Amino acid sequence: MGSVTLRYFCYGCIFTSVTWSLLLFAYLNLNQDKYSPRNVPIKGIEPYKPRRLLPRFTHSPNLLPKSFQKDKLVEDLFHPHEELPPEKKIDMLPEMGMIFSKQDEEVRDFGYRKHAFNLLISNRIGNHRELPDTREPKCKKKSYPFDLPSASIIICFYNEALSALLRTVHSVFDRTPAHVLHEVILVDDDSELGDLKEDLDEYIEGNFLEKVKLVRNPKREGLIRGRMIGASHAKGDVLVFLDSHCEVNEMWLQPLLSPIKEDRKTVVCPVIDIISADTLAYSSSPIVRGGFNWGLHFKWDSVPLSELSGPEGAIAPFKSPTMAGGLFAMERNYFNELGQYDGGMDIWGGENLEISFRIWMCGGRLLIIPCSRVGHIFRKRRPYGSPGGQDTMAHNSLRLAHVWMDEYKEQFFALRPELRTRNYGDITERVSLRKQLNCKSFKWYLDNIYPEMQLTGPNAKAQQPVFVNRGLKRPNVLQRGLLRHLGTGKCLVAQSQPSHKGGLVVVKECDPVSSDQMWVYNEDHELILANLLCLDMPETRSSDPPRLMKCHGSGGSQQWSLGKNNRLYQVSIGQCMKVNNELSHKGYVSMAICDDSPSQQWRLES
Ligand code: UD2
Ligand code: MN
Repeated sequence: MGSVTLRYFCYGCIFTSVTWSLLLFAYLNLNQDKYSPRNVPIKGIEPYKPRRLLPRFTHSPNLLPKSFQKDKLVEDLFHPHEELPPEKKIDMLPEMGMIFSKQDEEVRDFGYRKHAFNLLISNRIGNHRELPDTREPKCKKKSYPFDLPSASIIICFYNEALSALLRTVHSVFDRTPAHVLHEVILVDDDSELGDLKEDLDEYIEGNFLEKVKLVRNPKREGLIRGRMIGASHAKGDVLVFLDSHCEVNEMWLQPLLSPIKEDRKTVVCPVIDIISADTLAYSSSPIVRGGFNWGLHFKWDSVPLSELSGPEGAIAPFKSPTMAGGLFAMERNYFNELGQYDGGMDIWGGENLEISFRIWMCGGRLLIIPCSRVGHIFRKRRPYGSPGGQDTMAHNSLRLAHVWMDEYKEQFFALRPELRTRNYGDITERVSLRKQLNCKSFKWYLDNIYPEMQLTGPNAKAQQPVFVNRGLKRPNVLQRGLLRHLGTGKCLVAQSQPSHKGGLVVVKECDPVSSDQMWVYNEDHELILANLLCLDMPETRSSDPPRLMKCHGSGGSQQWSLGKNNRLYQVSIGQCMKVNNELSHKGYVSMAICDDSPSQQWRLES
């Protein structure tokens, strides 16, 4: 009897001590955040307080199955690349978007929703990659002084994909000589995504030591005040601003620092190369300069030949009336003297024109440096809103029009009459800054810096360099013919008219003499029906079927791979087209994980 009591007593002891240990462990864990060194406040910025976070997709370069390289599916998918220029070959990344599992699909869909680019590919690329050197060959022969001012790189982010952010930072470390890189300052604009918190802290601590500083805004400020906060922490001679989804290219920084060393009032921009939002392929941008229209939208213009006629020709820095906004370098003290940014501007938009006008009108100059190349993911839409759904572009444009544009603000109001009476806050400080800096008139700016503006009508369209690309050259046709589905023997055609934009495609009886069934497959991997419309995948919704849309010439949703193995692979969603078995009598097609089944077999029959 006694031994039984003793046994129960012992069980009781063990139970109590285990319970207490667990409670103590939980308590310590709960408090860990409070004591963690990463939560020591940075210069007046409140420490980050954990709160409910959105689902996290931890950045994992290993997401790609180990067998990927050898995967038969992948090997067979692609057309031989022999006909493609070498620069494009480096960029053949589309196979990296292939969906292997439900989880891949989730990452892809979450990515398009939250970031408006292909997160699956971004995660799979990881922190480092080779880029095509897009500089003019002559740039490679240029040399720059060793003794250059040091740079503080400032990267502001809001809900950025961790893999894209880390690749931005790593590209800087991979391609910048240490002696000119003073520091990288990351400004978290109160992001909500889980992996931008502890995971990022840990990554920085473990990988970058003190060269990377992370500042957390306790509330969302927007990119304009965000950059000002970043700048206030900087110690380097020159501030270099980058978006949080960039990759800097070979020798990008020296050509930017060198003109600033010569003249501290010179502000410089690299050429912004294009990283595709669908495939993350890196490609060269044409040499263009910044302009704007009377709606106060930024646009790209061709460079007047007079700018390129010096002894250095196409590689010489040239003047630009405006900057795109995200990527530029400016001496730190000059940035402060010139009034930083307008702190009354919110979230996004307009600050790029404001700082451009201010630079030119107040005694500085703005150059684009063709030998400096930085890639940027251009997306088709902005994936985030502003608090309260405010149109911050309109608010910010109003402020800049009232401060800088004199009588020319009427041109803006002629296009946006509803904004005439809209409140734009207090601008007295900015107006007195303009006086104090003794800035010239907007008329002077137009006459001397952007005379072309007088000639362009009010309707000049805003655009991104992406769209400047096409039109230079039509892509070569690789193949032409009927697109036969091998499982059913039927052909892919328009459900209604091949000219119907947004119309679906189905399989029907083949008719070799009908031009309505004739597909062209070209070197840009577009599939064009009846010489009219392109086979297109609606963005983000893989559950929607493919349809016919106007060809846009920028790959992604209209980029298909017709492989040796007869699969029809859609690059932006990473899946293959099949005929729906259940509904095969109706001829419907849909997208599915690529496999070897006959329902996914197609052949373009010349
Ligand atoms: C372009 C510029 C961008 C900015 C904008 C006009 C380029 C390549 N990009 O738009 O830098 O000048 O025009 O305002 O020239 N962000 C925040 N907080 C916010 C919103 C955005 O930190 O509330 C960050 C964002 O994560 C990104 C950067 O600001 O790193 C620029 O935003 P974007 O990429 O959405 O702007 P983009 O490239 O469409
Ligand atoms: Mn951007």
